[in-house]
Amino acid sequence: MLTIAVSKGRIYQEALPLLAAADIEPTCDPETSRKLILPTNQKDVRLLIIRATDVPTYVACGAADAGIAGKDVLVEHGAAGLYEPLDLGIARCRMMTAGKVGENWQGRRLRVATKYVNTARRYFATQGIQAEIIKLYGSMELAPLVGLAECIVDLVDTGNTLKANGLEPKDLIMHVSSRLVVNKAAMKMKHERIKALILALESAVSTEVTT
Ligand code: PRT
Ligand code: MG
Repeated sequence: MLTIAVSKGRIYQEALPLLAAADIEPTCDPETSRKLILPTNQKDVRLLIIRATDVPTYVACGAADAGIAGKDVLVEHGAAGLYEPLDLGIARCRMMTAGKVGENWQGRRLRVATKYVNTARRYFATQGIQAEIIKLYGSMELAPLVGLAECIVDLVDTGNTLKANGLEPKDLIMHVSSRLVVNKAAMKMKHERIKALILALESAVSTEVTT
């Protein structure tokens, strides 16, 4: 059995055509079914539907052999015990600092609200900026509006969410896309199966890029 962990929503939607190209097609839709384990057209392949931030945990401990996770989640988690053999090029965005439009926070002691506490702490340390990191679980955009923090660290795609809240992106922390991750023991034990999966996805990704 090959078990692949993936989150619902944008990553699942964008991963579907790549998985299909690798001849893996779920037999039901996670958006309408309540199933957390999705069977596929292949008897020996199943998908686990979990929270995006939980993918590295499932794969690192071997509860899933492989998974699809955003680089944001992998960097924040640390991703020990995982191989990251392939950039799938999907669910692209940027991790950025953001704050109120026109506000300049240089030279101030900075409060930063984010769900990416490890990544944010590391980033501000490398910038030599003293920052107090405040852990939030969502709706980061609210923090500067109500005086919880001057700065947020969040993902930006179109920038519309920031703009709708009177905020603007400031500095780029990293480019983000989703990656195939593989459990290190599974890579050895199920080498043929996983190697075939990597090659099939790799060829689907390069086709996607050129078409
Ligand atoms: O829902 P849950 O709490 O389980 O997790 P989640 O909300 O992180 O899951 P999901 O499915 O929304 O996102 C999963 C992954 O998608 C992330 O880990 C990223 O790798 C990737 N991704 C790509 C994004 C975005 N683009 C993105 N734009 N994840 C979130 N956003 C959000 C962003 O946080 C902000 O709220 O979209 C908003 C900004 O979008 P724009 O277009 O307004 O700039
Ligand atoms: Mg979400």
